[in-house]
Amino acid sequence: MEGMSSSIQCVLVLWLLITPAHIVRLYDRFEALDKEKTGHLRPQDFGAINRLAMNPIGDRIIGAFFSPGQETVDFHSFVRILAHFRPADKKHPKDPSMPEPVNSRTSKLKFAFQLYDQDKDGKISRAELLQVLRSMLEMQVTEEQLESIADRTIQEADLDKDDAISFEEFRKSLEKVNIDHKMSIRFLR
Ligand SMILES: [Ca+2]
Ligand SMILES: [Ca+2]
Repeated sequence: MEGMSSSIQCVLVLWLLITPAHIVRLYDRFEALDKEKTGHLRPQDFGAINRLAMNPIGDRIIGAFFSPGQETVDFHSFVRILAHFRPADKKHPKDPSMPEPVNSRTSKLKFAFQLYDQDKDGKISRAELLQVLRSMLEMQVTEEQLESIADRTIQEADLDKDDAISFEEFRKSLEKVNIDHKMSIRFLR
């Protein structure tokens, strides 16, 4: 049934498709990007990666590497963010006493969620969804089409009818999507 594949799934898949290759590139290039050899990167250092600068949601991906109020990221934090993109470990079942690993399905979804939830209020509003859609689908669709995609996406995902998508609703609407496969990249090459 075609309706099962909701707009939010398409949106998520869209950015996942364009993201991992950029992330690998970043990993390879931390040192090269760190021109002044300070061990820290600033947002403008990321801008040196042309393809990331051209990525419609490049700014958001770059922003995800920086904690609020922080102007630089060191290698340790950089690698910790990248760890979201490692495949989940299927051989070792999860120990409930341990904190959620950063590459678990939930952590991956949270990472994706925060790229939408720019004001960090725990909800994706219609305006926030529209911003992402607009930057990703720019030129290809009209403003009316964008708005109708945003409305449909919210209608499909919004279970408590507050016109916004909470993390729980986001998670539910993506239940059938193989996030681990889509959001994982191999570091060993
Ligand atoms: Ca929000
Ligand atoms: Ca809701």
